[in-house]
Amino acid sequence: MPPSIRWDIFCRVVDNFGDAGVAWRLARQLADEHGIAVTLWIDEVASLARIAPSLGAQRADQAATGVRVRRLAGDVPDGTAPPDVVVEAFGCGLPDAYVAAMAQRPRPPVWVVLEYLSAEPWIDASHGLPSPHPRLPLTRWFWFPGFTPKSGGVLREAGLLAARDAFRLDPAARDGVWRAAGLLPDPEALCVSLFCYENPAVPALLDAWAEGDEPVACIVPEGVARSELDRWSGGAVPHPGTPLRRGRLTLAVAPFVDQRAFDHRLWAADLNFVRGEDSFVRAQWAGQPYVWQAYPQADDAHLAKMDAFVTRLEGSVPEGHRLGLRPLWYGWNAGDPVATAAAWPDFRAKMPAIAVLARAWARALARQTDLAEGLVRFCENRL
Ligand code: TRH
Repeated sequence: MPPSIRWDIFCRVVDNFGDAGVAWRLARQLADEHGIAVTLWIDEVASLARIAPSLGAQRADQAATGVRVRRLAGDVPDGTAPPDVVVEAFGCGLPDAYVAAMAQRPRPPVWVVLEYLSAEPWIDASHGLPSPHPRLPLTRWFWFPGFTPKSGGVLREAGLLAARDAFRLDPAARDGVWRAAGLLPDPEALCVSLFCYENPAVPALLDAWAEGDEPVACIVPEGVARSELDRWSGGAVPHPGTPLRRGRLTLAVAPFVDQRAFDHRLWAADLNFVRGEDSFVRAQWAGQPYVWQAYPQADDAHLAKMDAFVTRLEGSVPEGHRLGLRPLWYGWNAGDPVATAAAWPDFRAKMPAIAVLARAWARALARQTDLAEGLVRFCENRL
């Protein structure tokens, strides 16, 4: 895109880190790969700073890795000129005065609502549709991230898979990840990255590992599944640098790191438990076996989202070669300790085949246009 083109991305953090994580990743890719002048307007700068430590949590206006980051507090400052493209992340809503200024531009900005990622089939028919503003000469376009060519795709920056493969060929890099988390590399250990929501099935899974027949080394980000870890450890939740050992399990609590270092944890692990949206996609790019905990929703809507993805993932191999991922994924997403513990041995036994499936899935997904590229093309055609 011509260097004069400006994009604003708006993000309001609902909770956790995914809203900020996706918006930040998109902003950086647009700047790095498409030469776009991007401003990210975000309400909770502190949430973003947890995963982008180069940012000052208290600063209202700053720049990092080619992106301007401004605190969104109520309306944008008077006189803020709307850009050529506005991305409203996750339908977060734009300030009224800003929308009015958009309508007054001779050529109103392209306004895109970035939706949450879903594997559900219906999104293909909804992706890219317009919705005229009820009062103003503006149109909102709906962008549905997904796993099919008819969807809005998923974020994948240039060189990601090559960087992953180079990392995997470097044993020192992998060992460095475990040492940084306070764990001594053990070539015999099953290495697990555990990033999940509060989940009643956590203690049962940790018990299965502690009582299993192989060493297991597990990294848990600080504060994740805190109450379950507290219960499981009898109040002795490990702190960063002091792993807890029980039976065959060594569990280390590690500080949050930036998104690239988080990728390295996923690349260094044999098995990744991930959650929400962005770490879920990053585990797919890591190409190792993974278990996804969908963001819990009322009326169990998250189970439908999880099932839609498992259906696509399992469906990517011929009928007779399916691996039966559902028991562990269902038990985990249902927070069912008994089902999770019962499903673990079979999942563990199938991990070599699940690794082959994960790599094939990543290769196939990488053949699709990435979200940023597709979005840039879409907007270029409407500028
Ligand atoms: O934190 P999340 O649960 O965010 C969720 C989801 O995005 C969900 O879809 C949304 O509805 C909800 O927020 C409001 O999970 P997610 O999506 O994996 O985002 C975590 C981000 O944090 C991701 O970008 C990875 C990043 N991260 C780091 O950069 N470093 C770390 O150490 C850790 C643990 C995470």
